[in-house]
Amino acid sequence: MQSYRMSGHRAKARPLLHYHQSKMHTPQPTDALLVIDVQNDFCPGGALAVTDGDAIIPTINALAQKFDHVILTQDWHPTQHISFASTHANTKPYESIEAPYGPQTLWPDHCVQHTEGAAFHPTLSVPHAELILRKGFRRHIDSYSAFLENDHTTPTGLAGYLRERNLHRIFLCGLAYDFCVRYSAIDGKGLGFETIVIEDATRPVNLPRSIQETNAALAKYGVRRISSTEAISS
Ligand code: VGL
Ligand code: ZN
Repeated sequence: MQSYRMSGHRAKARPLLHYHQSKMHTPQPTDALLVIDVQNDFCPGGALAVTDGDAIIPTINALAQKFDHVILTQDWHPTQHISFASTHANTKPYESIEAPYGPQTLWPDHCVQHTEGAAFHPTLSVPHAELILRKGFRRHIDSYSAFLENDHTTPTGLAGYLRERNLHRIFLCGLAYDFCVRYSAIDGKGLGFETIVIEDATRPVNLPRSIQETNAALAKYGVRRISSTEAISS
């Protein structure tokens, strides 16, 4: 920890509380930024468009510049994936089915492997991203979380990757706040990583109650929510 005396000139320039808050979140060499699913299908014009999904991309690009380590995730489904309403008889998108591993929300076909919809949004610019982690590639299990598939058991390998790289703290941004960001954050925290969501660098799908449930779940599991200015101002 830097001593207060050493940094006195900065402490004078800003309110004390703000100074300490910003310092606390300043990216460290053992931090990673996880950029969740910034793909065409989750942006306006896409198959599962999130309102203003593309509006967070300039913020994410700027945030990424502050992190030594950035990981991108990519929702990456085969055709006839279990999460597609079109795979099942008599179902519509946003309904829920009972999968062998529990309830599964159904979606429009989206992020089909190697389609334009599954590609990263063209304005996402993170040239130094170290890993692109694909998830949801098994036909019979969905994966909202970047850590564990929706059976809450099958690992994606990300926890092992982070541990082996000595990355202890993760900051999350991307799409969507109430699904893939939510479950990635809670699993990351449960697997022992200090976990922080950069809220203004996310956008929600916004199904009934999904935002309130996400806020409550993040609070319950001890995942902090901060703003991008808190993450990079220092
Ligand atoms: C997502 C629904 C289905 C997400 C992925 O990235 O939040 N949501 N697949
Ligand atoms: Zn998906």
